[in-house]
Amino acid sequence: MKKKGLFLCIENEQHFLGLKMISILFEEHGWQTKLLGADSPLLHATHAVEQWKPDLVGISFSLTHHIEKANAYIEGLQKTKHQPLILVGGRVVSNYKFPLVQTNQVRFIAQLEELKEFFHYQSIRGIKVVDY
Ligand code: B12
Repeated sequence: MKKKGLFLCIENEQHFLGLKMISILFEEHGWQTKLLGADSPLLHATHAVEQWKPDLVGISFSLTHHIEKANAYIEGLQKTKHQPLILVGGRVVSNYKFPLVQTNQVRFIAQLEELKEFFHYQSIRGIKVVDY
């Protein structure tokens, strides 16, 4: 069965092109994807996680003043019963260092090279995407 990835931009975030590119990369690596798209409220995101049960949620944001909100998404998604791996990316993650906590369940992807590494690990370690 294909692994599932859910992709979204946080609320009030219209910078969507990078997220779309990333979701296509996942499809090219054999994943089933669902794109919630730009400006996705947290409640919508957590509901989609509980319903669709993705292995991974990809969050994107490009505006620096959305850092706090991104943190709230990470915390909210970590509290879902399903507990998917959370990948966080976008212009702010690529260009700045900032104090969000990376754990086994939460990874920040600043460069596409890191995503290649992720695909490599998950292909050799099978379905368990957490702990890559
Ligand atoms: C296109 C663009 C827009 C478009 C977005 C269209 C769309 N559908 O995406 C529109 C016109 C809507 C827009 C609006 C605004 N924008 Co604008 N926009 C840009 C611009 C020119 C390019 C962004 C882009 O698409 N880059 C290309 C993509 C491919 O790059 P990326 O998003 O970084 O994605 C890469 C990685 O980050 C990564 N990635 C992305 N997401 C994810 C997710 C995961 C899970 C992973 C693993 C990786 C990953 O993968 C991609 C490939 O490498 C940038 C300037 C710039 N040079 O970046 C400004 C920029 C981001 N915008 C900016 C601003 C200020 C705004 C507005 C506030 C302007 C205004 N006054 O209205 C609004 C805000 C709208 C909103 N609420 O979101 C500023 C932000 C400054 C800041 N301090 O944060 C920038 C930097 C311009 C500037 N220099 O001032 N914008």
